[in-house]
Amino acid sequence: MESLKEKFARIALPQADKVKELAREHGDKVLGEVTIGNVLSGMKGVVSLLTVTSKLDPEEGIRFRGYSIPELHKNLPKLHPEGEPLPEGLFYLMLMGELPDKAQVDMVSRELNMRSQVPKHVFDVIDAMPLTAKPMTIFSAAIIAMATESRFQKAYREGIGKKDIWEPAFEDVMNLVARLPRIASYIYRRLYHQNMQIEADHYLDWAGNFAHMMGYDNEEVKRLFRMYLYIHADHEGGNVSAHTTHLVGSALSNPYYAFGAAMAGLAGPLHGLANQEVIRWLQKMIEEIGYVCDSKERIREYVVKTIESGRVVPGYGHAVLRKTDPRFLVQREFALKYLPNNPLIQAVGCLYEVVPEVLKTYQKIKNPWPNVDAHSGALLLAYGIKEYDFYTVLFGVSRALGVLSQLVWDRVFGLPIERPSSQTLEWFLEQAEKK
Ligand code: CMX
Repeated sequence: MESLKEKFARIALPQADKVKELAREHGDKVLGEVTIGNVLSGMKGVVSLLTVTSKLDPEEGIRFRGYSIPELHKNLPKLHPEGEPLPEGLFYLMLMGELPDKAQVDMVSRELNMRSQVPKHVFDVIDAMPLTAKPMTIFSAAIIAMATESRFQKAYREGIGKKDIWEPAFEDVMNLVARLPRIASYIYRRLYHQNMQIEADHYLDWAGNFAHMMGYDNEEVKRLFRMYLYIHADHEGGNVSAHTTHLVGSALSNPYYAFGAAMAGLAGPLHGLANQEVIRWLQKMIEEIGYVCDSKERIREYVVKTIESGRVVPGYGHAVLRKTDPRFLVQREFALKYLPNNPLIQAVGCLYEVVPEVLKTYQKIKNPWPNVDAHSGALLLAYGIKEYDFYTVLFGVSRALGVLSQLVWDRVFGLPIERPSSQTLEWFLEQAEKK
C-alpha cells in the first residue's frame, strides 16, 4: 500500500514545476502596489506569500484547501456521525489537497501514533524549567530541544540536494505533529497536577488521546478537543505563527526551529495569548460589575474603560476578518448544544450582543466582531480546564497542523530565503514629499 509520504510525493512534486515556471515565465507580472500606509500598518493587504493550505476571506472567514468550516463539518470524517471532524483529516487535506475518507484518516492516526515517542532529554529539559515558567516558554523550549532529532538538519549536513530536501522535512513534520500532544500534556500535568503523568492510549485518535493524557476522559471533552484542534489549525500564510514558520524555515533552519520560533510568536497577546487574556479580562469584569448578563450598560462602560485606558478588548478585532469569525460561531454552536445553562457560556453570549456595538463607535477599529479567541477559554473553563496560562499551548498544538504542512510545501517548491527590503525614516519622508 502507498505510504503517506509516497502519496504526498506523487501529488506534490509535479506542483514544484508549476512554481518554477511561474517564476521563470511570469516573474515581472505586477500584483499591486505598496503604499506607505501598507508598510506602516504591518504590510496588511500586500500579497507577498505563497500558501497552499488555506485562504482567509475578510467576509466569509477561513477556507482550508477551498473548504469552509461548515463544509468541513459535513465532509471530514468523524468518529461519531453527530460528532466533530477529526483533526487528522484536516491535516491530510492540507498536506495532500484532497478530502480524505475514514480509512485515510485512520492511516494518519496510526502513523502519528507510531511516531509519538518523545526523546527522554526533551522531558529533562521540561523538568529543568521552574514551575513558575509560563507554559508557552516551556513548550517552545521543548520543541527547540527536540531539534536533536532533526532528519532535515542531518540530511543537510550530509549534503542532500535542494530537490530532495522536502523528504527529511516531511519526516520532521510528521514526528513533530505526532509528539506535540505528549509534550503539551506532560507540561500540563507537571505544572498543574503534581507531575502525575498519564500514559498515552494508542487506541485513541490524536485529539482524544491528547485530552486523555491531560486527564480528561469525558467524551464531551474529547469532542471539544477534536473541534478545537481542527478549527485553530491554519489561517493562511501572513499571521504571525504561520509567517514565522515560513520565514525561519526559509533560512533552511530545521522544522523544530521554525515551529519553536512560531510558538514564541503565538505567545503574544495580540495573537494566540488572546485566548487567555479574554478569560482574565472577563473575570476582572465580573469582579468589578458582577455577573455580566445582569447589565448591558455596565458591560458597555467596562469596554469603554478598557479602550480609554489604552488597552485592547481581547477576543475582538482582526487584521483581516471583517465579520464574526466562523471559528467563533462553531464554538458557539458547540457551547449551546452541550452547555446552554453554563453562566460563562451565557456571559460570552451577552458580550457578543454588546461589545461589537461599542467597538463600532471607534472609527479606527476596522473589525468590531469576535475572533476565535473570544470563545475558546470559556469552553475550556466550563469543562474544568481552568489553567488559563495553558490555553495558548492548545492553540499551538493545533496550529502545527497547518503551518507545518505548509513548511513541507515550501521545501517542495524550493522557495528561497525570505528577504524583504527595508528603508530608513529619511527615505520614507522623502517619498512622502514626492508628487
Ligand atoms: N480593542 C481595542 N482596540 C482595538 C481592537 C480591540 N479589540 N482591535 C483593534 N483595535 C485598535 C488597534 O489597537 C489600533 O489602534 P491604534 O491605531 O491606536 O494603534 C486600531 O484599532 C486599528 O487596528 P485594526 O487595523 O482594526 O487592527 P490590527 O490589524 O492592527 O490588529 C488585532 C488586529 C487582532 C491585533 C486587534 O484587533 C486586537 O488587538 N484585538 C484584540 C487582541 C486579540 O483578540 N487578538 C487575537 C486575534 C486572533 C489571533 O491571532 O488569535
